[in-house]
Amino acid sequence: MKVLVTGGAGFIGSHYVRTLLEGGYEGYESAHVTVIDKLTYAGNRDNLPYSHPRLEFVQGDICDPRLVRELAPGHDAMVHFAAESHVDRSLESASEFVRTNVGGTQNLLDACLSAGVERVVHVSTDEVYGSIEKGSWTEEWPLAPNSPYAASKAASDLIARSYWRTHGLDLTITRCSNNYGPYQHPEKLIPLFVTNLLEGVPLPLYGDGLNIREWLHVDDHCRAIQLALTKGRAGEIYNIGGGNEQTNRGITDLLLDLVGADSSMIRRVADRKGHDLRYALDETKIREELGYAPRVPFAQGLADTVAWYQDNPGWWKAVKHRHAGAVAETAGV
Ligand code: NAD
Ligand code: TDX
Repeated sequence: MKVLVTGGAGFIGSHYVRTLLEGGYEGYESAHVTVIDKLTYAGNRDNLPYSHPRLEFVQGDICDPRLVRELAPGHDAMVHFAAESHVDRSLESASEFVRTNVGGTQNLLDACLSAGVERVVHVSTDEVYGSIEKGSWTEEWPLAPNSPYAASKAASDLIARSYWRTHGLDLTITRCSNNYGPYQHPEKLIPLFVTNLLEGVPLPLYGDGLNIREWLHVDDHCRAIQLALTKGRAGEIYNIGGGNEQTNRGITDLLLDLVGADSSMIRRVADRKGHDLRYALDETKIREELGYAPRVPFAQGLADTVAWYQDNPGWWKAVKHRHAGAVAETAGV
């Protein structure tokens, strides 16, 4: 078994690769992994067990047709994580989001088709549905993405579906809620706030802080992706939810508590443009069809995540200060 993992040096992709190489997925204990990753500001070699004998790392762009056509043959499956993933950056400039998320996905799918890669999982997101005030989205819900990031993910999600429908590619799509856990880039809410607190820097809370997200531990997301890979039906979409709904203010209070700081660290800053109010997934389908259930209790997962950042300042200081994002700077961080 040989698996091509795109974006495997990022937050979620690297968790998937580390777990797979550690023998965490039944039946894949001896699988070989090829990671293709461009190592953008979000990708980090240190996220991977670089010299593992069953890992091959290729630094490259998923939009490069020649490279991916050379790489795809010989792989049994592809799990496609690579993307520009940060909403705020897509508000500053959308072109890289369209190039990588839409063009890169199409390029990879063409290569999989011509190489005869037998199984593909396309990792999408709950943000493709837009924003929902009450209730939760099933997989049949119409797509109404609001940010350029979400729109580019919706486009790639539909491109992926079209390769199943038109060409018969054996492909499954997953749409997950907000992830948290170790190795997440400190541009995202939880690692940004934890690392700011560890450095004594204020927390830029957007707007009234009442936007709601459903938080799922990265280990639960990756286990669900593996279930989709091994048991998911072709052409089907599976929501991956079952996390914990929290307002941003609620998350902030939990983090303040875990780090031993108080609310004087909060700075209310201008709201994100077009800020989605609430995301909520109905994950009945993946529970009933694939036997998925999240395992990491939120309070424990969050405490472990905070402890990981406390224990690994070398990792996040290098990432945060090397790539001090324009976004964080404009937010006054
Ligand atoms: P991330 O930004 O941490 O990692 C993305 C990785 O893709 C990086 O290693 C980066 O170098 C690589 N990459 C970017 N452009 C590339 C290109 N052109 N060619 C090759 N590699 C490229 O993102 P993440 O949070 O790990 O998200 C992974 C996937 O999961 C994305 O598709 C994202 O849309 C999806 N997702 C994320 C979340 C979340 O909460 N983080 C939730 C649901 C779905
Ligand atoms: O400084 C901040 N202050 C703040 O209040 C940041 C970075 C975020 N926020 C708010 C905005 C959101 O309501 O926190 C919430 C979470 O923000 P992000 O961590 O940027 O995540 P989100 O925009 O919800 O998108 C995430 O979940 C879905 C991932 O980044 C996406 O890749 C995934 O598809």
